[in-house]
Amino acid sequence: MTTAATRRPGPSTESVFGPVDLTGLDAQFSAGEKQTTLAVRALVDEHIRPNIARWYEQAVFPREIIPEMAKLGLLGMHLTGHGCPGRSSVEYGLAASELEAGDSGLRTFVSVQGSLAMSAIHKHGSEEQKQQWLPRMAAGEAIGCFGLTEPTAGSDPASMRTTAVRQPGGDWVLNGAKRWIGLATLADVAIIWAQTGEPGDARGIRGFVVPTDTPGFRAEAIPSKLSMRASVQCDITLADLRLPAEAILPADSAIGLKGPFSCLNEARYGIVWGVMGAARDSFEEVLRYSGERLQFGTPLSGFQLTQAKLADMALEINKGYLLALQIGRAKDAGTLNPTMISVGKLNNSREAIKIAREAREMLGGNGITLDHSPLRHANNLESVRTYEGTDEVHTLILGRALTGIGAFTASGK
Ligand code: TGC
Repeated sequence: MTTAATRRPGPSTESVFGPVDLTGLDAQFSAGEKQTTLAVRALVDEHIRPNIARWYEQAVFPREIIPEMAKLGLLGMHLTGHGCPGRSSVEYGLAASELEAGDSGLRTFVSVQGSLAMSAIHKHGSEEQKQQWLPRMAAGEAIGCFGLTEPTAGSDPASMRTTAVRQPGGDWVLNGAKRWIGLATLADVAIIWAQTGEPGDARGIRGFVVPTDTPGFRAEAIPSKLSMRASVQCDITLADLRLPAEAILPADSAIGLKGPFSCLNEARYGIVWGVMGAARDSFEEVLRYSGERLQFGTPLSGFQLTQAKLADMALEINKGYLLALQIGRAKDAGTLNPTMISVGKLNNSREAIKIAREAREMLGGNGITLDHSPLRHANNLESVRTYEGTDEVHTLILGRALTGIGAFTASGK
């Protein structure tokens, strides 16, 4: 058995990807991409790591971190124009990965703000809506949320019950409820998706830009979460909420469910990268621990069973990053399609949660406290593998791509 004295050093820990990099990941990225990664890592090291256990325990979203994120250009990072940073999709992915190495809840903030709320306005909004909201949102001066999911409509948003009814004179009146909406209690603006036609008519679904101080808007944080505790998820109620005609997202691209789905593509893309950060952090934590923890006079990392687990984790993390990179380069080249995003979201979320759970197990009893990150990551990843399309939804998207047959419903849609 190898002992501490005979242990061979692993690959250089000075690389961007650190000891897990068994496949030359570092060499796949430009100097600028690595610089972005290290800048976000420095933010995580300075502002998130020292505080995350407390925020998680006390269920606090640290609002004070928003200006720091804005300063680094993380809000609407891969959007261009109207004050947005205009960075590449790969850079955005690397940033998501670093943030989620800190905590999924903090990455989720950046994702809801940039990939969902800002991208809805950026993709589908009028010039006035863009000018009114995007510069302030990129600067962190205005917070956005994205209201699609409802108490009875999660995987099947076409069944939403929230309605928007056109009034004589052109105003819209919205009624309904949204659930699991990130940041709604903090938000200045909500993108609300509502049915303007007959119930179940997917093409009747439209998006509205709703200032949250509009009478009839109410948001309430969902209490007692065992996941994403350093983040806020909310119920929203809309009671006779009246909006002017120009509050609708006017672009043709926002007619029907493809409007919100095109934003979900952005958020799902960030998850492909983000979850690998949580997996990598879990791996690094347990690699360090198993090198220091002696049992039977030997570091845990000297046991074959431990090495097998570490090797399996490292394989999946390397494969996960390579998949994210393939998807990211395709996105930057304009060749990405939603099926590819489903491949990444399904695979990387599924592997990340396995890695975080395995890492917790390897930490033994010590792994159940907030002194170590893996169980916190695993609990967070319960949410991540559920939101933006569950494992089942993405499996069936791939099944449809492979067979040409939709199997989302018993009737074969
Ligand atoms: P179908 O109803 O037939 O299609 C409707 C229209 O949408 C188009 N489409 C897409 N467009 C762009 N990107 C995609 N990924 C798209 N997927 C579908 C489709 O072409 C069609 O267009 P058109 O022009 O014909 O009207 O839908 P489908 O059969 O394609 O999809 C079924 C299914 C189950 C895959 C879909 O409904 C689905 O993805 N469901 C999961 C929804 C989901 O992810 N919900 C969770 C959202 S997370 C959330 O709301 C919380 S926000 C996060 C936070 O606040 O923290």
